[in-house]
Amino acid sequence: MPTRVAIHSSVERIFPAEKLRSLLSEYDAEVSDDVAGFDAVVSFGHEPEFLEADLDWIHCVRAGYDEFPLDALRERGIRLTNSTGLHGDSVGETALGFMLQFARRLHRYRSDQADKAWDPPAWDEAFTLNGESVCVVGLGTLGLGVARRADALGMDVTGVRRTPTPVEHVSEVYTPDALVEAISDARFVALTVPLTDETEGLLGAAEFDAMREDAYLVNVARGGVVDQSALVSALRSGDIAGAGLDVFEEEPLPTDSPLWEMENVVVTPHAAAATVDYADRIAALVRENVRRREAGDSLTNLVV
Ligand code: NDP
Ligand code: 7N6
Repeated sequence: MPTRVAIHSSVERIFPAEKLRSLLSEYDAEVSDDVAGFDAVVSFGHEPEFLEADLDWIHCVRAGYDEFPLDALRERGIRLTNSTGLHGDSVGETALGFMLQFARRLHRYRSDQADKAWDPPAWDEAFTLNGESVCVVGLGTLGLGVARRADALGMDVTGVRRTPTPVEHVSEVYTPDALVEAISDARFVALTVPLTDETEGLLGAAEFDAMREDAYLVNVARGGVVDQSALVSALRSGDIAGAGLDVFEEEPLPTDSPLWEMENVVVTPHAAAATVDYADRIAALVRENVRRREAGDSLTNLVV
């Protein structure tokens, strides 16, 4: 039986639904928020009606699937696949972009430009990434994307993950119980873990206190991995030097958040993974899984 694929309009958060429809035209895929009568849906997030339809497969166009009700999906025999594997280059480059901005002070000059202000750095303000250190918390697709680039720029790269086996480009791999030890010597701490019960609030007051005062946080994972009010306090008190943030507890970041106005903070609108070929990469992943579904093989990127 051919697979009837619906494309939920929520994918418009990343790319035109019509673009994906035309890339999947060999399956007569349709853009439809009514998933009745379809076998599969490609979606940005979860919708309650997915649980009531006859779907046997949901493809999430994001790597993060923390909003999906995994137990309910399991109970109903609906498979969920995600899009991990696609974001190493895009998010890796964004994370290094944050780090380069802070080292070379580009964020400050861009702000000065709005006032036509010519304000060179203090003699001891700018530094190079070469010779500095980064601790990458989470060493999957995103983490490796960061680690590879940081290593190429001459940084000492350490990392954290639950599986304590060696990782290319990473000089030392710590387990989560040694998180404080792992982050305490690093000039940069980059968060690249999924949001789970274990990682919610992973960085809070105690961790910011343990970090160097000249350290920068880069969060390209999920806002909930950081205790955001503890972060604001740490930035205000000088417990850490600054932060590059792509993700927040609440998105869009509310206009009254103090993070918007901090000179040592760069805010990006959950855009670290944005890239012009996103829909093409999703289409390739969906195509591969349609092939597997029809062959009765197990799906790639299977979550449940
Ligand atoms: P992967 O599954 O490839 O990697 C996740 C990594 O985190 C693995 O190395 C895993 O290793 C590690 N990990 C899991 N739990 C813990 C823990 N408790 N402590 C330490 N390490 C842990 O995922 P991706 O790299 O593709 O994506 C990671 C997350 O980043 C996504 O879930 C999503 O939330 C976010 N993301 C954000 C994007 C953006 O636009 N800003 C884009 C893409 C992803 P181990 O199992 O050994 O612990
Ligand atoms: C889309 C970003 C993910 O989890 O948060 C990201 O993959 C989605 C540009």
